[in-house]
Amino acid sequence: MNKSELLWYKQPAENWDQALPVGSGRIGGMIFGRVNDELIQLNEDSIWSGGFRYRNNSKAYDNLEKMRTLIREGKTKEAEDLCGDAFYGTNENQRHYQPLGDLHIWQSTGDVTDYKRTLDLSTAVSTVEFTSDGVNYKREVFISYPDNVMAVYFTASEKGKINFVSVIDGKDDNYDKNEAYDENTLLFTMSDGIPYAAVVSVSSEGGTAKTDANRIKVENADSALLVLACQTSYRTGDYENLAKCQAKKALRTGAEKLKERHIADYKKLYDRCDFKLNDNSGGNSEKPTDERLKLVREGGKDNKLVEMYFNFSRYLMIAGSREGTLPLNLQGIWNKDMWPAWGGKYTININTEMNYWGAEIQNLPECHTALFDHIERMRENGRVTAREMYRCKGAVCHHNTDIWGDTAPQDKWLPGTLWSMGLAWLCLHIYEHYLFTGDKDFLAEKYDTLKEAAEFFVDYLIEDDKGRLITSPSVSPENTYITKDGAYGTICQGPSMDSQILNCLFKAVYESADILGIDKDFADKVREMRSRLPEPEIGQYGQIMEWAEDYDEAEPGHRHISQLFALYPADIISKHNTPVLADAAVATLNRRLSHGGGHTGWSRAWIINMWARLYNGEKVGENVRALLSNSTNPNMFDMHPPFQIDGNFGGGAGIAEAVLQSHSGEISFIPAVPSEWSEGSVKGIIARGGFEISFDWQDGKVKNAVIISKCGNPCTIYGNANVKCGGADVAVNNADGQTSFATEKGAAYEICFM
Ligand code: FUC
Repeated sequence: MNKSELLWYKQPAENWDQALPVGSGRIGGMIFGRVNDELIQLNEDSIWSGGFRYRNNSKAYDNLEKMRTLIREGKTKEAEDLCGDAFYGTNENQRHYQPLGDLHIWQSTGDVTDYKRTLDLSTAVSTVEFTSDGVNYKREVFISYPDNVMAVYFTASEKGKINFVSVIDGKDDNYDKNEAYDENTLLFTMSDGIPYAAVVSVSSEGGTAKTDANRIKVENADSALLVLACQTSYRTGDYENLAKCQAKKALRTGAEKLKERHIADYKKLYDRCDFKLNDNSGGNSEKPTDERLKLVREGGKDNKLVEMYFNFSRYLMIAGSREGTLPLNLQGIWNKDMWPAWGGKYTININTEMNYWGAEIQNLPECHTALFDHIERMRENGRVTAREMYRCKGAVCHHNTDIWGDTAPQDKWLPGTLWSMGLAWLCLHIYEHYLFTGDKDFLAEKYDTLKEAAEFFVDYLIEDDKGRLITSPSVSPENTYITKDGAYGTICQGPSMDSQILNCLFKAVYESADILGIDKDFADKVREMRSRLPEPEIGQYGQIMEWAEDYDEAEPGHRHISQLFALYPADIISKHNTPVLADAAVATLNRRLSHGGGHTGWSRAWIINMWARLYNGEKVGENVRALLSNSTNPNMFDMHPPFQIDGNFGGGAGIAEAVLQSHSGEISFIPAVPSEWSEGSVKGIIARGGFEISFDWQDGKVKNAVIISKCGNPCTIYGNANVKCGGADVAVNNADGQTSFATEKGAAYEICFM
């Protein structure tokens, strides 16, 4: 039994939080694993509630000066009243995500023994196995990116034993057509919202496999293959025909070939990276996944489950975000509700960004591209919002977006809605992708996108009474402050997170311009503006201040820890470069945590990353345990609650960050590994600068470290080390506790720490 790559259970899922996810980036399935009434709940990434809606509030600009004056004068109540009249979107909601429907399979068997269901993270195939009347039955389910279909493959240890009926059903009756299209194909369509067609086709070896009204019926088969294809009008007008062709082609390809191609495609990404920890579970890692989670909740140790969490985050990335798909929304692509929590949209004041925190370090940069494509969809809308609402150049988005890249304010909610930093934060992912991959063509292609995000703020920022450049109006997502007079407020000017995001955005723009040798005037402009942004400040509790004033927080244990954006994902605060601010970051985290912080899965995941950046391995261990104990469902999905996928990715990124860091110009090996991770190894983890790194460690000592230089950049590692390449010594510069050396593209360097 593979302890960290196989989710397995001795019983079918009783509810959705126990069902197992499969996906091709575009099509998603949740498998319940029931024997006689199997349910696979289905999604397609572009099935949303409708078309683009123009929602910009044209009154905003005329009220902008008034709003800014009210905020400056501390008239918070009046400022907040003005939001509703003049700044909120003209319709408060963007479009929301919806499910495709349910695939039911009624398989006939006698009484069942030896039941087991699994999800193999090393192959992305989920199985249900059981014995009945001496026959061993197996159902394998996978969703293939190369072949664009979900496949359910039925086999048995004896010939002629496979019998089942299958139908596809709309969630809440949500379909127009549900009928047999030909002798072995069902057609299921919907013309509301974003119109779509799903096609289910069947074939068998032995016996019969055919449609019967709106059902598929298989009798006395040796094996059977059910495939499902789905296309929507979001991608092509001819979606129905395309889905039919894809299903037919998949049937012709056959189950074995489909599976082989699926596994090869998946492994190409998954096998690049590997992570292992010592087994401290005392044998419990042999147990089913739900039992292991329960034991951890009861205080047990299980490093192999931590390993599984890391692997599961990579699995979900490959299953949920591929080249050409939409980016991962709040549920990834796994949602059962017509009205999912927060609309299953893209909340971009942390959640969507967190979904992609692990993509580069875990060696899955291709999966990140779905996000970059979406940023392009937001750009034109963002330009319109910048112009119509604020008379600013450039492009802007508030704290949410949807399938259409809608950039107007979402909700009518004071703590969240009027925050204009969403696109700016997303654009930092563009520069991070460059830093990890060194891909200058990509940077050149995306430079104008970065620039447009920055151009908005060239116009939007105002001077405070100290001459610093600040945002106004804004909020610190999604907290409320208490003024010295005891008044509660949300709307403010210059909250810390905004200045920190702009610090990174302006730097990304001028560094990109410098690297590409272009656009010097604009680069100089934002360089100068960056020097006038407020720096992080330390407040009355020794904490990093969340707002421009040292206000108390209405919720000191708030799930957002926005003022520590500077620590993670940014590197404005770091242990080595800004030790005083790093201490203030510790005070900030302790204050949040002592007031009940970390209560949502994603907040806990962020905290893991922050403790990792503070080099506190024991806190990393404690918070990884808390994530597994308090915020992980039996199927390993993160819960807010309810299920929200960001914590899975944030947690996976945090585990990586404990093992290797590469911000602030140096690579640190095992900077925040808890003592209980006493032995371990990683293979194929990525550092900024384009370095692919593998090593082992034991009791805090790094061994067998190899750095492959993918771009030929100079390399700086934290610690004193000797370096060899092809057996020969490499000239190094040991200074300030760091080791620096030149590298050649493609060469491998062995690192031996002194
Ligand atoms: C933000 C968070 C919530 C939730 C929502 C989707 O508003 O504050 O906790 O994650 O996004």
